[in-house]
Amino acid sequence: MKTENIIKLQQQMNYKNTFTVSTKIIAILGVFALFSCGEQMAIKKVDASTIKVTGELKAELTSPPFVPASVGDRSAKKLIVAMEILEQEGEMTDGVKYVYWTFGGSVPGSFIRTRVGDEVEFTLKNHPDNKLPHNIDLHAVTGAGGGASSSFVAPGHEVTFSFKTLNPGLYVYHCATAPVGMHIANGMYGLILVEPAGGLPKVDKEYYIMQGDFYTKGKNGEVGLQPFDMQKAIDEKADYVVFNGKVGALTGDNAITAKVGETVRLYVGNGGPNLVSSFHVIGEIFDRVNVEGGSLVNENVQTTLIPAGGAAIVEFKVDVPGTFIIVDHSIFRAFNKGALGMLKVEGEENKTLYSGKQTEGIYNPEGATIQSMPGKEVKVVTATNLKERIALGKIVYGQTCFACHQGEGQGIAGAFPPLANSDYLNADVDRAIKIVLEGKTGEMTVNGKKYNSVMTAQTLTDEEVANVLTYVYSTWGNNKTEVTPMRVLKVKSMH
Ligand code: HEC
Ligand SMILES: [Cu+2]
Repeated sequence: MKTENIIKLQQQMNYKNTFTVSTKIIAILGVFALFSCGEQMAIKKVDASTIKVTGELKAELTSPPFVPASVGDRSAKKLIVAMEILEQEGEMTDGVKYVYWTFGGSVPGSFIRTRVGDEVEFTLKNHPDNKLPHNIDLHAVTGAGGGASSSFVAPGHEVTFSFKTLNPGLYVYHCATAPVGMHIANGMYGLILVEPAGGLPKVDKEYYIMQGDFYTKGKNGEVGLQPFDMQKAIDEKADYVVFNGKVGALTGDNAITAKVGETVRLYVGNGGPNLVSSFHVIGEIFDRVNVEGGSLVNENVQTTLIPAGGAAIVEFKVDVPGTFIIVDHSIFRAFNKGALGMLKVEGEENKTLYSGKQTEGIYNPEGATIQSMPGKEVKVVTATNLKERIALGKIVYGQTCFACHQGEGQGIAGAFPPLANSDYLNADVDRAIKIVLEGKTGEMTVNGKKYNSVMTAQTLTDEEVANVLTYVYSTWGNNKTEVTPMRVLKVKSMH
């Protein structure tokens, strides 16, 4: 925990000590509050609605994962937003095509950034090549339908309506044309931020992430152009659950980035149409969360719930380097349906905050303490011949690789490539060594099937790397290469 947070926590605890005294005062005040509460809520809105606008501004719109510049201390203005609806084919994952319906050409749609009191003049254009009418319901709008009834627009037409932003917060917008579920399921959602006067506090990095669930005729991974499946959508049986419209939108080269010491703010939304997101960043703790995108701030949060049609603002400081995996912690969605992104953090390690693996031994409850080797008599880790190397490698395999590549090296379709009979493995020994040493992300083709996932670096000694690869090469129809610790060392020294 960061020192600021510890101080905050202490302040909260002091606050609790004085709580009993102040409860009495609150109780007395409460009686008055009861009478004036409704009025106060009304006053708050009246306040925002009386904010005068000065001048006009064309809104900057951005595609995910980027957001427009902060409003800073600008005054409330007439803000001109022009958004174009495009129905266009895109790629859900390798070889899987999908026709997305989009606000501004991306899923989620363009990010809109406003401040309280702005008068937004919104023009919605439906491209002439589109096939369907659409509209927009912005949750930031106070008014019937959130703008939907005023914005219904046929292909080749445009409509304009305006609204004043009364409540600060992060809001979802979406198409609300019947069948509403289908328009949302095809990608018609995005976020609009209403900043308070003076803007949100400055941070170093800001990103835009939105989850959505998709329903295709073919099951997950089935190639070709996949039409929307209404029945699966009704049954809430998603084939894909993804961030930013497709599998891998935030992984590998598309990962979001930060440097050690920077503060990161994520504007996270959930378009649904059906599923609720348990938003989590593996290896990070959210210092602050604007719960549900509103004014309530929670601190020190591990996982925040983002309802369908809802949002949250999460903030944290990155203290250590590494690749932080962003997931919906309904975890099969992350590893099997696509809800997985990456935040890559560069900078100096801090071994006090996180040591990395310090020691590893064999845990033997029968024996006295941690030993250096399994079995009874064996004391030395070093293999003296091929047979020993294979035997030792098998143990390493059962401890680490097996969890992902499976017991017989068969892998899991779409997630973990096979090591059994792997053309990729057999083609290049040094490359395989490098993968085990450093991990691997990005696209690869193994036995004609594409994979684009994450293998984390394995913390193994050179000897263990040599042994486990020798074991893998010697089994399941592979080419029987013996990998020596010398060779591992050579690969290591090549960078
Ligand atoms: C946490 C899951 C995980 C673990 C544990 C893991 N791998 Fe992997 N491995 C992967 C993934 C995922 C890929 C594909 C990475 C990509 O798509 O870029 C991969 C790719 C590979 C490849 C290249 C592709 C192929 O199929 O030939 C080799 C070789 C490999 N792993 C070996 C190992 C060995 C040996 C171990 C144990 C020391 C191991 N892996 C542990 C997930 C894992
Ligand atoms: Cu629509």
